[in-house]
Amino acid sequence: MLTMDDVVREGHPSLREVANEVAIPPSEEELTLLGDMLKFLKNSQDEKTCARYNLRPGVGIAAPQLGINKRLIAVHFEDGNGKLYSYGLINPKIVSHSVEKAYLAVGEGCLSVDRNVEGFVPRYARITVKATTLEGEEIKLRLKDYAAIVFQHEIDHLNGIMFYDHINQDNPYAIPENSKAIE
Ligand code: LHY
Ligand code: NI
Repeated sequence: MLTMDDVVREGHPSLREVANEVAIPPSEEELTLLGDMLKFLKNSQDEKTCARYNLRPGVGIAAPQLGINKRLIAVHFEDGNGKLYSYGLINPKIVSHSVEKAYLAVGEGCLSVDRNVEGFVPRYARITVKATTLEGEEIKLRLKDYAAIVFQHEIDHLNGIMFYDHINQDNPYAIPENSKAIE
């Protein structure tokens, strides 16, 4: 199983590279990795497993965070309405987005960043994502608010972008233009 020992941290070059597209159909090895990434998130949210293996609870993870330069992400979380988003995704792509932005009122963190970084991270409030699922289906997801933010954080990792790249340098708590706060 994957643990925090497998997660690379700031300074590792794979966090700053543009990851490669995965050929469809993916290999068995790629599918196993993606399944393991989803399992890692579930384990990290399970109180006992989390404590036993010293995991940091996470809602999303991208392959470059494991030092693997492939366009694979996993997400596992519920939105504010209790709707579950649990996916292993291959080659996820934002095909459209709102003009309106959104930011988490508490800011963002990252499994690859072992420090608190203060400030608001402007994201699109709504996005549409196309991807191939772990089950081999092509899907189109319409996401908003918290769900949209998590997906953007993970897809950024596929492009070598860290959450703090988006924070206003002069005033980290400047309210992004045309944005709403997500509590
Ligand atoms: N995981 C973060 C996590 O805590 C993702 C995240 C997304 C945090 C949005 C906060 C806001 O699960 C990762 O860093 N994955 O890349
Ligand atoms: Ni991250």
